Amino acid sequence: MPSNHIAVDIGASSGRLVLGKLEDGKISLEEIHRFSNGFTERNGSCFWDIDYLFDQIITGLQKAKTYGVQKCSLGIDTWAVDYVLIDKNGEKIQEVYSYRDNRTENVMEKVAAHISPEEVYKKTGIQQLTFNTLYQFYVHDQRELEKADKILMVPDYLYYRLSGRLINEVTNASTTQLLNLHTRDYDTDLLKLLHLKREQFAELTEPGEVLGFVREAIVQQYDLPECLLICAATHDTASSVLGVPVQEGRSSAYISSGTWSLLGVELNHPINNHHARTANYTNEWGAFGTYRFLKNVMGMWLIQEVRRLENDRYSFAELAELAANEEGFRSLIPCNHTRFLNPHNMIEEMRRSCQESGQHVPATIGQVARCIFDSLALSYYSYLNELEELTGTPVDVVQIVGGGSNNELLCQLTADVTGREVLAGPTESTALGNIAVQLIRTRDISGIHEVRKIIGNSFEIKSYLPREVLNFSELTNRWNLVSRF
Ligand code: LRH
Repeated sequence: MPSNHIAVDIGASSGRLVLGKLEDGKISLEEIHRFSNGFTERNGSCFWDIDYLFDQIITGLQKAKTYGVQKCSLGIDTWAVDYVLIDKNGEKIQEVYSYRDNRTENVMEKVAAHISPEEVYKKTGIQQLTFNTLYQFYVHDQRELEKADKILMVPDYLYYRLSGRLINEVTNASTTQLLNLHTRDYDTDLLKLLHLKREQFAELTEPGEVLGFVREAIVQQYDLPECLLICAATHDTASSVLGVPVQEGRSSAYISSGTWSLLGVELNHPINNHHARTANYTNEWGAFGTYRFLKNVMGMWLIQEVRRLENDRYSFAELAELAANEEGFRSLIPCNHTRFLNPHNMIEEMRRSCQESGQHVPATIGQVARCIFDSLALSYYSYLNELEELTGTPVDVVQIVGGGSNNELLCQLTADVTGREVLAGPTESTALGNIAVQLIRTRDISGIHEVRKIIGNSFEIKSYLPREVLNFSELTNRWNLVSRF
């Protein structure tokens, strides 16, 4: 079995190939290739460039060979909900839509006319997000859907291109909002509503399954290392949660902080009751029979957009520094409002929102950034309280993992506002979770608990303790008002 383990981890704004090794009871990581990602707008629609992503995987593997990797195992994870239709010859039928495309605006209401949200939640346990695959399918050109011999999620498709094997990996498949919690397969009624057939999907496949080697023709053509493909927890959030270190004896919640902030807990059973539905918490399927009971919070997308609008002239660290020098909690936005999902201009949208709610309108970039981080911290506060109520378990410590765990201002604000200790890191939780599954499959590691212990011992975790927030009750009252807008 190989001792080199490569994670292909592709998020909405960047992707990377990371080489992981387990030596002397510790995991080390080395980034071998990084590339940017993003959707582009064409004729009013938003698409990913999936061929570019495939090419980046090939480039990364070629680099791995120059690093001396002759043999490796490989796992792939990407963001969720988006899909690729392929025909009988395995050719993709259409460009891959981005979930931020506005074609699904107001579609939830249309679907609700056929099947109630209560019923869908009872079946799937998945939160209502406008961009769930269910809604994307509902508006997708019916002729194209009919032509699809197989419907693959983005990482399934990338595995297919490398190996020729057709799978629907479960952690990603659950975000379609089409999997039934009880039958643990695609839900017949929902498929019927969408005029889809079960055969158009592939076999549901669990993380850890060995998918075979990268095809010889590809290895030869591009001079790649010998790669054994292992099915990762292909939803990046599922991998990221696998990469959260164990907290023995403490009751913790995680925030996987990247383009989105995914705030929740890992459970062994779903919670799909009335309260969880009305609070819009989801039960995404995890690796090894777990569920991620969580909520999507708008996350770093807000600041990514600000940075883009400023032509990338500030780094994220500089934006955080500008924010840190501003007065706190001056202006707040209801960051989870759909108006911030893909506005024409994020900065203007934020300013409009502050104006509408009668607050100071952030003028400088520092004030805009500060407004984002303050609002995120306050939204974490209210969602953590909600999470405690829904699970009946108090949360003592908040573990922030992913790229956002580098943001010292946001970590400290989160500790201050939530009144809980924040443990930040590792930043590469997603690559680690991806590699964790490879280690469990190929090495002598018993399971998630052991691998999470190893992760905790391998990387520095930073602690932030809460400081007193002046006029806290006035602040939370203001937040409650703003978050109603
Ligand atoms: C984070 C993420 C999240 C999904 C969204 C589409 O990258 O996968 O878990 O809800 O993107």
